[in-house]
Amino acid sequence: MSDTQPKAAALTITAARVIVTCPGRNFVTLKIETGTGAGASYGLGDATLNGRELSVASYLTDHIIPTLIGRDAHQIEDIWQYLYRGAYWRRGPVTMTAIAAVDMALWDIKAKAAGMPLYQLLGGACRTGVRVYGHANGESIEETIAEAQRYRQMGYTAIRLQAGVPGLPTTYGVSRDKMYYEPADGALPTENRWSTSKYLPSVPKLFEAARAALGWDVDLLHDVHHRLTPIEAARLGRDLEPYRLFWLEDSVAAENQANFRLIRQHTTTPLAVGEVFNSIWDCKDLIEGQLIDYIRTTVVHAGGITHLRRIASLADLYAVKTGCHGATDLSPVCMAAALHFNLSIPNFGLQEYMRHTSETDAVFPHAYSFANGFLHPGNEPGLGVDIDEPLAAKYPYKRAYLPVNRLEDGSMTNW
Ligand code: EZ4
Ligand code: CO
Repeated sequence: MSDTQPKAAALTITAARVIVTCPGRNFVTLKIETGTGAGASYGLGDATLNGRELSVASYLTDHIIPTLIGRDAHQIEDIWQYLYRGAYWRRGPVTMTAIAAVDMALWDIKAKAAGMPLYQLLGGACRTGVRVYGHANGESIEETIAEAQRYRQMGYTAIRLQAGVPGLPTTYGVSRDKMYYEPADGALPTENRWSTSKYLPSVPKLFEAARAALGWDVDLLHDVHHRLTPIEAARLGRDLEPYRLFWLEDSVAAENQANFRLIRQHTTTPLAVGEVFNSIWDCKDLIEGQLIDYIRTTVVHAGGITHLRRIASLADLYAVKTGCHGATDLSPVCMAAALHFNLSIPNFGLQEYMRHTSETDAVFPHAYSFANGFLHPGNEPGLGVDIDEPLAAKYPYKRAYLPVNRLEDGSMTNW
């Protein structure tokens, strides 16, 4: 840049710190401060990685924050590249969650400086609201359907169904707390049991009963949570075709993206994957090969808004839509960021929405709201989420792990 060009006013980063709080579950939040006196501002970023919270807190505090002080908060892309390329060690959930937190906070700051809700800066709203799906679950098919009916009454037009598997004491997605499913349940990992042969026949029965009870004017989804082999997933997809699922999620683990080629060859059930992905490289082959229909990468675990926009743009070329992860372990800061992002991109698909507890909502006052099956981020400048720090301080960190999973013969398998 030549010296003769006028320089835009910088927003100098003066401080940054990590806030860890446990209002029912652990959340890690990055707060970045800019300017001084009357010109002071701040932004928030979610840095929560379920069961590994303190690793991200350390990555931020010990390695990232010292490099941020004095930088211009307006230079979001340059800071992203600095943290990604500059670290030499790239990718991975801890790194990418930390980068995401910085990125979210910087977008929050920029949008506050512009006096606009973030979606305006991202190009403006492409739709009137963000359609979401809720989670209906129960020990039995009947209980799950009764829950789904409750979600219908609340206005949801898309519902994920998870039911207990006969012969297994517990399974993923089924909980006592109906509105806030929380899988991180122990100070040491709980050991669960898994049997694919017990699970596989139970799912088509659930969806057959659900269609009979709920009709066809509602979108239904199911999460396999990485538990099948490709050929088992192919068979499940085929068995579910009569019930027209909106998507079948994480039917196999996807370190090997080619797994999905086999599933795709056998079924027209739409496929979703990606909540554990942390970069565009994890989904490049899936997208370019048109092996999936929905990409579930989300703001907090995939490098922030800056990186998620890149993933969504690639996906759009191949008619793949977004379906951002939105479980309770993603804080209201991430939920807000996802809503601004969802509102602004052309290829939005559907947003997961597990509600937070009232304790969490009180720690993170927010402008987003739910009505008639849709969320809207609201029109506050920035992300529209704050953190009540004195209240957050009343909930100290509590170690909590996600469960692990074993087959009935004791072998470790995917949870
Ligand atoms: O297991 O967020 O679709 N939602 C999910 C979640 C994940 C948790 C892991 O932290 O799969 O329930
Ligand atoms: Co999932």
